[in-house]
Amino acid sequence: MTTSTARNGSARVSLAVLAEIEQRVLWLATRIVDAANHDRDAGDGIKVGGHQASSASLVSVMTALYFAHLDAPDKVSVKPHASPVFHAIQYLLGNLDRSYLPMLRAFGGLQSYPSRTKDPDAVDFSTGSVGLGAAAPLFAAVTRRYVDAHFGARPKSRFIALIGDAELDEGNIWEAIADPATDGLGDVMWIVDVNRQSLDRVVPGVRIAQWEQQFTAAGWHVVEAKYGRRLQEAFARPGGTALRDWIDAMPNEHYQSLFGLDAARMRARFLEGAPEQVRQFCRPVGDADLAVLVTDLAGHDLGSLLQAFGECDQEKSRPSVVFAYTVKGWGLPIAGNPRNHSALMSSAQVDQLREQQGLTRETEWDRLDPMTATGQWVAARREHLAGAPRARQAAITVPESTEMRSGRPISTQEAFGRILVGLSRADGVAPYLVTTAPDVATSTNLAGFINRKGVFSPDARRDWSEDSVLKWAEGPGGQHIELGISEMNLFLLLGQLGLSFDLSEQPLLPVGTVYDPFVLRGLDAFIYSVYSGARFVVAGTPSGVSLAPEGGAHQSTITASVGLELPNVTFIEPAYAAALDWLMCGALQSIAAANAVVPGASTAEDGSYYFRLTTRSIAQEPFQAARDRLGDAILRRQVLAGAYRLVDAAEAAAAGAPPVYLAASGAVLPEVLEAAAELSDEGIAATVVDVTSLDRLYRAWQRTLRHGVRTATAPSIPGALRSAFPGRAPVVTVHDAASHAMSWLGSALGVPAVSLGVDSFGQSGAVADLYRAHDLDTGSIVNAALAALSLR
Ligand SMILES: Cc1ncc(C[n+]2csc(CCOP(=O)(O)OP(=O)(O)O)c2C)c(N)n1
Ligand SMILES: [Mg+2]
Repeated sequence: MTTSTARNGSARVSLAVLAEIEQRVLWLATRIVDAANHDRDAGDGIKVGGHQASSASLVSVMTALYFAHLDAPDKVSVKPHASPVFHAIQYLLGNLDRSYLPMLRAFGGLQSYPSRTKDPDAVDFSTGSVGLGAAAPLFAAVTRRYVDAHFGARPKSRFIALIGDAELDEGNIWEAIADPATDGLGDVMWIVDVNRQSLDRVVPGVRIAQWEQQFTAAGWHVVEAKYGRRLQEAFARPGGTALRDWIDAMPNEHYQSLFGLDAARMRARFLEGAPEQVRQFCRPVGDADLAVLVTDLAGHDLGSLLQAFGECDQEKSRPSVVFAYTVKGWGLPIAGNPRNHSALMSSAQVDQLREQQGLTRETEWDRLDPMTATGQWVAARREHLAGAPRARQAAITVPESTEMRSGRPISTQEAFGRILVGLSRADGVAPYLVTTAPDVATSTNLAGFINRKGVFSPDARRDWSEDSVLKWAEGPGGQHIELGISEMNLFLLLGQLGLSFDLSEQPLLPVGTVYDPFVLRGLDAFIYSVYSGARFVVAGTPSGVSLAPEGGAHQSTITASVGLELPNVTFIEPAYAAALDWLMCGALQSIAAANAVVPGASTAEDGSYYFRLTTRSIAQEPFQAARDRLGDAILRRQVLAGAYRLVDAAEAAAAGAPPVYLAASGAVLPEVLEAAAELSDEGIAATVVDVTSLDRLYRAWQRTLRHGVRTATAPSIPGALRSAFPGRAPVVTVHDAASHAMSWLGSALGVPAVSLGVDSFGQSGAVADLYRAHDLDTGSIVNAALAALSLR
């Protein structure tokens, strides 16, 4: 049963008022896309585009949400192609300046898809890569549950996702709902825009029943908003059940083909193959009425929608999904056309719509008249949805290091685990740390942290294991969130933990681990999260062919390039434990500083951190020697800047030995040091540069280059490069990763360069076998140095 009114707190409004708002939202969303394509001329011949049909599909759902359902703390993810609807609503609510309306897809204007970081109005979740924005609110709710358990309850938010039906084809959706970490979240509601169309086609058959079962099996509460008021009434009449059965069983292709037909042809098409009972039922209904009746879907019935949302609110202990049946292009002449995904209405059609709305060219962008009941309702909603001022957040204090020392050879992965344990003892930082991993926590050395801090679970659980080495104590105080094997979920969760300072008003320091090759499995979610402005630490470990016996399927090669090239991510690959300690603490300090300020403000290095680590233990004495030589203050500064001289052959060079630089990152340093010693025996001055962050070096180089380009001045070599490579000498780069990642160093220094790295898939073997196979062994490095010298 639907009602004729809706509420705003204690106030009520008639559905007629909402329907008036709905029409204005439809108009503005349509015209925003039209203006982008017809009112501007960028002069480059590139089609601007936009999605009027996809937008129209969600106009009713979003009107119901924003003008009668949402409260200020609620967070909403809007499907990518409905961004015009979102901005139209923000404009009507007074949260977006009118000057932006003709600026969809313009530089500095409204983004084609909702963007947290680039749009002028407040977007809760970026969307664009289908499936990811859909799942993000679920992980935001996981984060909120964690925050409430650790820091006290926040004002209650509902986490809502508006999802295209074809988005359900994306596997990450099903990975997200299947993970036990997302169980039981009663404040989550997904609304699927069931317009039965994707980009290319009508979605084949009837998929909904299968999807509903999949949600039910995952413990979700499923609601259908399928039939509008007219159809519901028809079903209740004698013979109505047959009509219902007929429509329910009709494949999408058949149903969709009704749209765009005139009323008489629509009747004939609707009744094609129909049983006698249905024909009988329809006989007394005129063509025009039948056309309205059979396309009367609940996704455009405001009362039915509000009722469905209300049902979801009643469900406190599991997430809800509403299947809202809609029409792609609702209210527009392109409604239901299978080719309407990117179709643009003609100017004549837009003129006609404007007239239908009672608007003129002068009034077309106006807000609703504040003197009318409708305008007053909008004003009341604006007030209702305005957020309370943010509470000030406690400052997190991260030390410069955990003083981690190791007298014996140690790997960066093991050191990483010990540094986290060290941080878990530091009061200023420990409460904010939260770790997560997709079923690789123990094999990536998180066990020490987990033993100290426990595993998060909303309720205390009995521990059935008597393992004294790994305690797996689960309860609401736990600070590790364990995930099943889904790297997509890992990066989605890291992203939402990293946005907790904004969406849950509590800064956190999220640290995730993943086997380095599988960073690529989660890459789109990684990109999604950092594009959204999230800040977190991820350790890809173990990496490279140094993971020798594991073979080609587990050896990462291109991940260093990915880390180097991803915007908003600083890629770090240290070789020594003490350097990692400084770098980890530095990364967490910068995340804490950035998240403590008002969203939008940025610090010098704003973003996430990707540490590429290894299980190969290496002797720490060479680093200690550099420490003794340079002192902690200078060495730390250089390590953080991206490179330092591990072995300095300046004296030999001054004495006349031909100089060469051996630049390397990570696990290969022992071979590089040996090669330097051999070269020295041959009378060559080999300086070893440990590149701790290829990314920071590259950025420093690019900064000076770009400055030169923009100001038409000669660029200089940046300080970070100059202090590590003070003289001019050929360079050999050595990296357990694709050789390309470091090969730019020669250009940056203006010297001949030979780059050694892994440019084919690896295989099982011992480290020595693999290094030999990929020319990373000592002999090859020596030969590469001689080759580089010959290129002078
Ligand atoms: C990961 C990804 N793959 C492909 C696309 C291109 N694309 C954009 S919309 C779309 C179809 C979406 O259909 P649906 O979700 O049903 O949206 P609607 O019908 O509401 O437009 C596709 C394939 C994309 N944006 N992201
Ligand atoms: Mg669709």
